[in-house]
Amino acid sequence: MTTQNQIWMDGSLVPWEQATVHVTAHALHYGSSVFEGIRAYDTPAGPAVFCLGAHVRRLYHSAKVFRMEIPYTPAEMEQAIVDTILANGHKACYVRPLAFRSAGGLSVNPNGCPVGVVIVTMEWGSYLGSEALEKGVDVGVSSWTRMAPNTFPAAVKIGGQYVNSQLIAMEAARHGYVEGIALDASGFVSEGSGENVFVVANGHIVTPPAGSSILQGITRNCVMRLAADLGYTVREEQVPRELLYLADELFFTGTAAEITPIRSVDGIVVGAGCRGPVAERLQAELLGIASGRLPDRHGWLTPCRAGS
Ligand code: PPE
Repeated sequence: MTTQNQIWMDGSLVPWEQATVHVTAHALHYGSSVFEGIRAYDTPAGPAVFCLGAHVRRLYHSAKVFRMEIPYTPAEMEQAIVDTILANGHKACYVRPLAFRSAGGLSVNPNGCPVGVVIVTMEWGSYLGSEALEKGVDVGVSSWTRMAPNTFPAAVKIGGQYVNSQLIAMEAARHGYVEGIALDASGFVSEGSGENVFVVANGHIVTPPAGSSILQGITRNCVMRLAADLGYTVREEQVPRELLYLADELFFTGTAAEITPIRSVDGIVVGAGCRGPVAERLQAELLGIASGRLPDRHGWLTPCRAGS
């Protein structure tokens, strides 16, 4: 991370080192925050944000479930994100908007704590390693289960929920895997620590449903749309663990991970052990649209420069 960037904090851009919080900030103690991860891509018309509206909508959905009032409108947040990208002169970047309960007393109930809002931008290449998109990654099924539906609202992006993701990610790294896949409380496949999962078997594409404690991934939605465009049927249904081993293809989707093929699970080779044709076609579509090489037929890009 470069410390040269400016950070949008509570309504204005401040130098990196001034964007600090007090040690009694509620979020630091209890994970009381909501956040997003967004990418802006380098296009011929300058930097363009991918699915900006959908990400900002999900930020407000997270806040709604968490009963947190964000003191800006969604339109103001969208503008602030674009302003921050331009102020930092990025061609392409990852954007992290975060709304959090700041200092206001230490007790579990956050209601007395004011809500702070920041937008951090940074250059961020391939999430799961430089060769991941082409060659695929080796993963393992986690011994940590994704949260049961009546414990945490998995569909939205609340800071504290990422303790579960951290446990999954740390365990995977300790076992020499690039990432872990967690099962849901019923034992069906849920998702990675920071990605949704797709399975290709017998020419069909399957992905775990909302009831499997998944984040409602925006890349997941885009991939389902693109797959339908390409003539594949996509089913949202419970995925038994053994399907991970028996699939023709497996891949992760996420803003950071984009579409990352999975070449082995628990040491068992998936399909041909390399990126499969479905993942390759979907990557070409998604990254083609994001980078402006293909027409933006679904209206997913927001150019940052006026008139672009
Ligand atoms: N599941 C989880 C748990 C998750 O965190 C992400 C995003 C996804 C699925 C994919 O969602 P979407 O980005 O809307 O397609 N994970 C973020 C990375 C987390 C991190 O900070 O590292 C991301 O991709 O931005």
